[in-house]
Amino acid sequence: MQHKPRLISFDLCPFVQRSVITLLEKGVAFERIDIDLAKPPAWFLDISPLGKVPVLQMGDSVLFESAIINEYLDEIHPPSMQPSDPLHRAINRAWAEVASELIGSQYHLMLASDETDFELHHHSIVQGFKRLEGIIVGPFFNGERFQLVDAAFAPLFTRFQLLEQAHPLGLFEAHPKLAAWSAALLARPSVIQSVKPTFAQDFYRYIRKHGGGHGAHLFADKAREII
Ligand SMILES: N[C@@H](CCC(=O)N[C@@H](CS)C(=O)NCC(=O)O)C(=O)O
Repeated sequence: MQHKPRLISFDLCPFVQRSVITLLEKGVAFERIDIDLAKPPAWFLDISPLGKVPVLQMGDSVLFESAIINEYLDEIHPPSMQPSDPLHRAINRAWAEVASELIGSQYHLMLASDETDFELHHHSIVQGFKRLEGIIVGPFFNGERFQLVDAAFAPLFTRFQLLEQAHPLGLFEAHPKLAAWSAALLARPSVIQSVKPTFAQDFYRYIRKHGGGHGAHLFADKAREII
């Protein structure tokens, strides 16, 4: 008997969220196993070559790296969520890499130890947003259809929405196309359902616990008034 694929996850991980969005978009039934990344269980370290989530386990086969997991899911569950033209598809993949970089900058921004650190990461996010503003077709990255590249970026906006609520970052005012794209992604049922109902509280709590000072003060302390 074919078992449901198991997605090994950490509840706040943006890379896991990408794969959850894709599974939901494809209507694939799956089992989600959340692990504590601070104390990863031995069975996880045994199957995960990089020690990172997400990992998609299908019987004895193990797949890792969110972009690879998503492309595999896309291949076996048509219709495709990628452009049919190879160059366009490759460009989308390249932009999914930009999304990963931005997710990294966002992480460092929210946990920034001081103002200099904060400004550094804020600057790299603004640079990324400027470039994106010039290439988004709208309402989604490639136009009318929600595709894998949208799933790659959506977790960034789930988190920016919460960060902006706690402390305005001025990222969207100067980028109207990006703001509209973010709104379209955040309204997408798969994106809404890709995080737990307690995500906002859990996210702010994480910043409070792990923040290096400045980020924790800006986001988590102010968030106390919101949640
Ligand atoms: N490039 C990977 C990144 C995955 C990643 O960094 N996951 C983090 C959690 S959000 C992780 O597992 N970190 C554990 C570690 O680095 O030890 C992907 O796209 O799947």
